[in-house]
Amino acid sequence: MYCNIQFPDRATRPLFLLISFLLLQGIYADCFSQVKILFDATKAETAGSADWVIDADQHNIQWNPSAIVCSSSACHQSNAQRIPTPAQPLAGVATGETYWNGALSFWGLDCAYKGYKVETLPAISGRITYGDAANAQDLSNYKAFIVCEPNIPFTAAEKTALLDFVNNGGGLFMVSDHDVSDRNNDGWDSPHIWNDLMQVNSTQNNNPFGFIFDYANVSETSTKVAGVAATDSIIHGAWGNVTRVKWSNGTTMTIDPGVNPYVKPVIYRTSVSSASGNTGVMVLYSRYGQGKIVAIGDSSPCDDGSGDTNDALFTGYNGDVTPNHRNLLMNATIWLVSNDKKTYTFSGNGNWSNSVNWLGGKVPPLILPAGDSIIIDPVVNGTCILDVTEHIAAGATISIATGKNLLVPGTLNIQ
Ligand SMILES: [Ca+2]
Ligand SMILES: [Ca+2]
Ligand SMILES: [Ca+2]
Ligand SMILES: [Ca+2]
Repeated sequence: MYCNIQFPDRATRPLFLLISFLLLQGIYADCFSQVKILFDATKAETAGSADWVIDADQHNIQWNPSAIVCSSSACHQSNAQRIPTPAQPLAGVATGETYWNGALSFWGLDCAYKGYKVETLPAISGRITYGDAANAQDLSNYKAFIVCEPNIPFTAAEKTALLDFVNNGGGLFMVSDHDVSDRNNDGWDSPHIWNDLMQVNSTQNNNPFGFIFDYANVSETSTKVAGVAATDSIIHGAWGNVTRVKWSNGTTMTIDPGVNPYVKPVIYRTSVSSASGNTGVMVLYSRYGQGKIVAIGDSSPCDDGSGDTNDALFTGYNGDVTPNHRNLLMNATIWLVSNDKKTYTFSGNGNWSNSVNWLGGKVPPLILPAGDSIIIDPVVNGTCILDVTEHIAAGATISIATGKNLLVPGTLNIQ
């Protein structure tokens, strides 16, 4: 369900519009939230012998180097549609992974089992945006964006969208492959594409996530799990423990905690005997702004072995070092979409946009993500003036303390 409050324009609304606590309470009682996860298919994830999609009903694409659809035999790559078919199973209902057709179907169906709604951003029509109301698949509609081995670089606008998405609370799953793995012959492979996102962007903030991918080609099984807490979300997460991974031509990462202290390696190469330090990282997670990042250096653990019959696929997801890869990817997905609940309290008097009016100077993001809450509690005889366009995502809440006032000259959207 989508709930949207649009207040009248200046000509027709009262000079002061006061919203009561009871009115807002009644609105969210009718809204519920479901975590939505978007799998990207716009960056040649099905080029060559890759089929990194959750479900494709058609196989009529050629990556040359961008996607074209044709009827000739040259166009045979998976063309994943937005909504997988047959209809997504209900939470807790297990199906065989061939219920959908794609080498990521196992991963997608495990997400469905958890109760997450999964969609694909289609190759031809999909657009990577953040805050674009004209795009039905704008990233603001999703809790996590999974990009498994991108083979086309992100445009400047797409980079800004991705960084804004994470900064505002989104979860980005970054899967890379080995150096020299350009599958659509545009001169770009996934480690270079990911580094281009992190090092050449509008924020002028090199390596905002605190790491870069190495240009390596690594095949090994490693048990070098970093020393982590017994409650670590990735190694000892909700789906099960992770004790090892197997890279089949993948790469590694180098971290820079001086740039981002949240970056946290959890699995290293076998050669890193201490399972610590800044180099030889195979799996890590990090935070940026209010959002989260997981990065792994190989796409093979994501491959469930079935999908496009033109491709040579392997059972990495649940066939190599079973059940570690499945546990790793699902633990990571669950962590990405889980809320670190944040509360923002308006405790001053005056404009919403003025940080001095917020407890601790923490102004809520313009799109309040699920799980977060805003409390409007101005000083006695004070007023909170909403002078911005604020979106309250599904699963987020806004409440007004008893007897206190929220003035809405701007726009308040509640989803
Ligand atoms: Ca393919
Ligand atoms: Ca299908
Ligand atoms: Ca490429
Ligand atoms: Ca499959």
